[in-house]
Amino acid sequence: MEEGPYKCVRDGNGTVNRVIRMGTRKSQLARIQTDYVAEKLKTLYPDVHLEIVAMSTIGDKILDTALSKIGEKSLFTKELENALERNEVDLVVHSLKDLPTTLPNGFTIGAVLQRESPHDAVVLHPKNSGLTLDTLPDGSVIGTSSLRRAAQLKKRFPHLEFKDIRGNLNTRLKKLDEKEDYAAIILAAAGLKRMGWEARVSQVLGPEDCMYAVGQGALAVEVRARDCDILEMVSTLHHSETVLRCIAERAFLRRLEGGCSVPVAVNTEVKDSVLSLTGAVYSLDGADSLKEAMETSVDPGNKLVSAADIQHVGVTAHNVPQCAQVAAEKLGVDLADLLLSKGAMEILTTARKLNDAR
Ligand code: DPM
Repeated sequence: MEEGPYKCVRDGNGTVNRVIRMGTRKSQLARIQTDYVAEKLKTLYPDVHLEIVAMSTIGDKILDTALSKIGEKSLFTKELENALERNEVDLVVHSLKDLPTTLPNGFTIGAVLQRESPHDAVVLHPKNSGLTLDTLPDGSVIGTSSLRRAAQLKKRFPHLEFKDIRGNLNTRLKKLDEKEDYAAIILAAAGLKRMGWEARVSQVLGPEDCMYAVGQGALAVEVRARDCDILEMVSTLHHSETVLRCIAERAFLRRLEGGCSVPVAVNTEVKDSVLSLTGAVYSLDGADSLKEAMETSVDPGNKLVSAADIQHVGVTAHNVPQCAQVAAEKLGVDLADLLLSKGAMEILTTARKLNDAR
């Protein structure tokens, strides 16, 4: 076994056990997510020694500015990628929705784990217990700094007002409960569940109220693209259906040249080997929007020729049928092209300009 950049531990039986260093952000959610992946790896590879390395990122340090305004593309990922590049860690666990659709050269997503609920949820100020977005009084202030959530909800619930709220999940819950600034906040159901705060969810928003962000609810493991051993090891964590849905979603967002600073939302489903994707773009107030849906077969018998590139929007998944990945990626691109032909770029460009001017 080559020594490479790894620390190796001989166990006395002639086998070499690696120390795998897992990079994570320091927030409680990031730690929980990393521990979750560590548990899975431990079960699959009992001989592997796992070490967790926690770091702060730009997204963690700048707590007073809306994400969409910081203007740094890989807010939560850059420092972690630097550590991967310098061989200080061997893999990094992320929320897939925080990973750009184009990764820097040399990196790939080696695992996309089974998705939790991808939906957004309403968390009410305790004094509003029993109410819903519909029944909250006129002028109630809802905290979210997601342009995507605000755009959809402004249109759907015109009696509500929307204000930015930043900070990690703990900070946000505190800002909600201990002050009178917000009547409710909107957060991803998946994050709340992982934190053990399901009891605070008063309402889960279905696609008719608020479609979710690309990759929301799925965990991703980022690795060095050339690190075949680690790639092979983490690939056993892939969940095929989640991989295909997220490839379609990411291809859609990439084609629209969207990042975390544009109001783009999706909804996907796999049923009887058919992958369906609904995608939409919104103006900041939600008044202008374009929404379309398309589907494709992801049956492994499908004869679509595999592209030479084995990465699909950053994801490497040798154990998921290539033809299905190709079909999923094409679905995302085709749906984006359909929206672009109807004027999606104008809506997004205007939204971006207005947001920058805020
Ligand atoms: C991205 C957005 C947000 C996060 C934008 C969006 C929410 C920002 C905000 C790209 N990343 O969703 O439209 O509300 O101000 C984030 C969360 C999770 C991953 C928290 C959340 C947990 C859920 C998951 C922040 N990133 O969305 O409530 O793993 O998908």
